[in-house]
Amino acid sequence: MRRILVAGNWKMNTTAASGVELARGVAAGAPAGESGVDVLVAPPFPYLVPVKEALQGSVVQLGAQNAYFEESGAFTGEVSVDMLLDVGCNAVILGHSERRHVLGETDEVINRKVKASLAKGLQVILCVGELLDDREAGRTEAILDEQMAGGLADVDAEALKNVVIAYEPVWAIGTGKTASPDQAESAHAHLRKWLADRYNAESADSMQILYGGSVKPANAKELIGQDNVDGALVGGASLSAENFLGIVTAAT
Ligand code: G2H
Repeated sequence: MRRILVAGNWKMNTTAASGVELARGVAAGAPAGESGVDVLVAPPFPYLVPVKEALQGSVVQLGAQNAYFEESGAFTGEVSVDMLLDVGCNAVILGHSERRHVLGETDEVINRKVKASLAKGLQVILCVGELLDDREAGRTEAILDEQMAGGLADVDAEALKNVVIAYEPVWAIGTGKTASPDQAESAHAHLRKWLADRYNAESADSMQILYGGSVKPANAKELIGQDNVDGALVGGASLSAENFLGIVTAAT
């Protein structure tokens, strides 16, 4: 049985004070580990430390929204994997569509970040997903294959154990348009098959594949109830403890 993960991607939102308050709210309502549901929040870099403090004593894990592949040095504005581990991060979100399409990250750059994170033992939440044009042109699966192959190049089955995949159709992100449970299930089943072909059945079976894109309390149960959907990567709705915990409850 795969565990469920509900991860909140706060993106470039909150202040130090509101982030701490949000983290406290999430920590207070998160279920115990035996529930089979893990909970993670990924605040902006400057708030990782106060949010970590606010999560002290709770089961809620801390994630970052990005990492750089070099260890240290003259890389103005970048944050290394060691720095994230140093402040208590358990995971990092890589390859998010906003990094791909707004910041211009390529599969090659994402892959270097994936490898640098895995080499240090930081769990990777690798995001993949197609644009609306791709879907309408029938290219969804080809795009997913390309992003999986690119992002996971040179990642072996052992290292893959520390990877979670997030399927986020770009047309459903922050738009209020959610993929239907069938659309999500079909993409997730395809991703699992890709993993079985590229790795092996065990890697495919044990992989957690999250759905992301306008997940809210009202649609979470049906989405996460799909056979191949193992949780959610939540943006907008993770900015309210009530909504985020509503999704966690729906997943439990
Ligand atoms: C997709 C998701 C979180 P939202 O980006 O990664 O955001 O839930 O706002 O669509």
